[in-house]
Amino acid sequence: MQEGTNRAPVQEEFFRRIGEDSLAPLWKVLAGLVTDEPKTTIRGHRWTYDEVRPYLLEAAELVTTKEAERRVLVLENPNLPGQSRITRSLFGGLQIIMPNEVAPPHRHVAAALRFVIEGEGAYTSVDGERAWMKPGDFIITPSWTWHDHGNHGSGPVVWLDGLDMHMVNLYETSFREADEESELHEPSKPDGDSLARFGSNVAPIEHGHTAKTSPIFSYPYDKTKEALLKLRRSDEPDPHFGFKVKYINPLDGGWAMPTIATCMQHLPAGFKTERYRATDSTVFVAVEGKGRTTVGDQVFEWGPRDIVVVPSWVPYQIEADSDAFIFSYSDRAAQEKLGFWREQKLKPTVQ
Ligand code: 1HN
Repeated sequence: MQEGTNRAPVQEEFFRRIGEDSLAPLWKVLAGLVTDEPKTTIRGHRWTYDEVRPYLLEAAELVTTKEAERRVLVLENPNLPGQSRITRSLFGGLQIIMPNEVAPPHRHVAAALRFVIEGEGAYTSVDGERAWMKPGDFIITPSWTWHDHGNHGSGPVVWLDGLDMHMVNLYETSFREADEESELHEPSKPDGDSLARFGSNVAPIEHGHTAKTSPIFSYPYDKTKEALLKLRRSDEPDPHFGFKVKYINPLDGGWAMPTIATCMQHLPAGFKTERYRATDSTVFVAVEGKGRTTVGDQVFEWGPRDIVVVPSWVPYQIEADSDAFIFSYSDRAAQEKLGFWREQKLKPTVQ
């Protein structure tokens, strides 16, 4: 057909006709399908622990762990309400368990991380081994492992749950199983078993661990913090990261989880990172210290236990007013495996 003639009515009629046969013109949607650079659908956001904690305690009054299965308040990205996403690909939520409560055993293909926010005396059990939780600990529930939680302490215990079920669901590969028989699984291994076997730069010669997730499922905060403070003693801080370590699988040196990347970083008081962006939308949790994170044109002040989410490819900077320790998680581990991940270390802006 000739350009310049009014083809619109004929085209519309064509689209309608082929639509009835489950066909569509690519040229109408191509620009949105393959963008020149990442166009994030999420928004940078901060949740202060002070605003969330009263709701968690209220939830503990309103619903039992038996009714809820897991008493979690979902951290919903404000651009994606109702979708249980903190980023496009990841779940984030805060789980509270009160003294003497248990959360019953189940397993699923989706993997979870726990980052302990408040309280002591609770455990999470992973395939028969209990990890006792302390604030700042990073704990993994690998894909398809049985897990339950309990609180033997005297106060509430709260942790951040990070899960990859949106990746699992993208591929439509979700399975789940609950143990209807028992309220909890008795431990079948001694406390500290996985750390003893794999956490000292040694591994049993025939360990038989073939899973894609680290065989260490609890990374205690005191060890991670000690490593960062040792780095600080002998190294200059990296301009874009300060002092930053990744949690690794000791068997292959890769990320501790196959889908979710986890890191801890230390920014000394007064340090401000240079502008940086990467394709992995990232969730940050302050453990200690106070400061602010600039995300594009948003500025989020944060203190201990506050959570900030930074979207894909939006430049950000983190500034610490006092010595800060910041945990983070993202889908970088999956993106790297697929060859998607990119970063850009931006030059300082001229004042
Ligand atoms: C889950 O199984 C846990 O086991 C926590 O503690 C949060 C969020 C969505 C789906 C399953 C848990 C979850 C979850």
